[in-house]
Amino acid sequence: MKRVVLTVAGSDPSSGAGIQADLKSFSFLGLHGVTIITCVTSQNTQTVRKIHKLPVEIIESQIDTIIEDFEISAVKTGMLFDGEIIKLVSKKFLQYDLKPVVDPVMVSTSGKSLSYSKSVVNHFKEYLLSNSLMVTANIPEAVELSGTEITSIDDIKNSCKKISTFGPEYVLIKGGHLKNKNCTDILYDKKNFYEFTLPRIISKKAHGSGCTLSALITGFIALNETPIHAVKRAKFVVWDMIKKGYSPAKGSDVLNHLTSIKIIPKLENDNYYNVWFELKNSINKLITILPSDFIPEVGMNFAYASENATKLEDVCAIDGRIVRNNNQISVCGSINFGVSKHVASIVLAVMSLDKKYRSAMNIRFSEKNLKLCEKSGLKIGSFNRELEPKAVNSTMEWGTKKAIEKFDYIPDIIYDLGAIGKEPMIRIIGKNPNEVISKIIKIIDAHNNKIRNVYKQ
Ligand code: PXL
Repeated sequence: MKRVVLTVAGSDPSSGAGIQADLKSFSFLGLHGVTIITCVTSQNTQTVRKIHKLPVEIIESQIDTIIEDFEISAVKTGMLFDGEIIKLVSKKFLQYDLKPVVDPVMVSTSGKSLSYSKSVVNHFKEYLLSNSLMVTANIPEAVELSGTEITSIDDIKNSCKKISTFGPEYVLIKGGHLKNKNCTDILYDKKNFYEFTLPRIISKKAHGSGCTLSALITGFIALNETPIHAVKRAKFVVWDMIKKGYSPAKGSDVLNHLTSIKIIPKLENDNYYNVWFELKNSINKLITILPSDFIPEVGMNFAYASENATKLEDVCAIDGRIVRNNNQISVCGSINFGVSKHVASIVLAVMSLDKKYRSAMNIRFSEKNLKLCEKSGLKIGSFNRELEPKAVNSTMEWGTKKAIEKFDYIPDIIYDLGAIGKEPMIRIIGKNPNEVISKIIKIIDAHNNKIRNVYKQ
């Protein structure tokens, strides 16, 4: 049976935040979400125009009716709007023995107040936080709750301590409003502080990220994650959803809840995370500079192995390919560990000879491309598939080692001329994705020069 998670929150008809974002987040995790609506807002991506509070009897009746039928694995609250609703919801949680993740929604992204009055803050402190698992506050909300100024990470920590005295087992304060290069969130469990840092995504103004983060934390908890792991995983997912966010109308962006990031457990290890992140950025860069005729028929992959990698699971690549459609280049598939065989085997073979060389990509073989490699001054090795012994397990491992054998260094390029049913291929080898990109730039420069020369003629 699917696990069920509950959200008590307001409706955002533009579907960026509120109940709608919560439900999409639950679905993303494969959970069944049930929704208690506290108020109906009239808003679009530019403004919150009206807020209509539902009668508390209706809110209570929704809660009773749902609880009667469903077994709830975890619960969160979003926009509760006023003291009366906070009091009711707190009473019902005690009655049904539910400990919520509380997103203390007070101000919408567009700046309009979503709360009725300052008494909301007092009601949160007095009724809801005392029986809560976690509170997930942004800086303005944390300032309201703790009554302390926040302009630094130390201030965040102080505010966490203050808020934890109101009762939540965990306090999460999101550092996004600090305007640092990276966004650091701090989680406090009454004993220790845990820091979660990811690069700021400046290109997007993401409406609904707070709702989505708290819904994902709640969802991960329903899936038996510890609160600390739930926060870490939720943060990665939200980051990816913001990064892939889009603009559905004239105002702010919304998150893309259909992101397919599947490698969260691995990303908790900094070694894997740095590899994943560097490769992701390099692929984004690559597709802006790559001429489409560099893409092989079978598509292109780009791999980067973690330090000391020994198996395919340690090598990050595209779970799919970079492909061309007419002259358009696109990345099909997400970036993940253990998903490539071809390019990852090459990387592992190179690493077995020199651990420093951890990255590779394949490009289309043509006489012209090979000449461009030569012209760019890159060192070139090759192997002949036809000489492959029968007993060989991995052609790529065998071929790569064979090509390197002839040198006392690692060549920049390893190519082969293919065989029946096997496309010939050029591979570019480097210590990291940046180095591989700098080598392909040399080839592209040679290619452009050639084109320029042709034009000159
Ligand atoms: O992001 C907080 C939030 C929560 N709930 C509803 C909202 C918003 C922000 O606009 O509209 C219904």
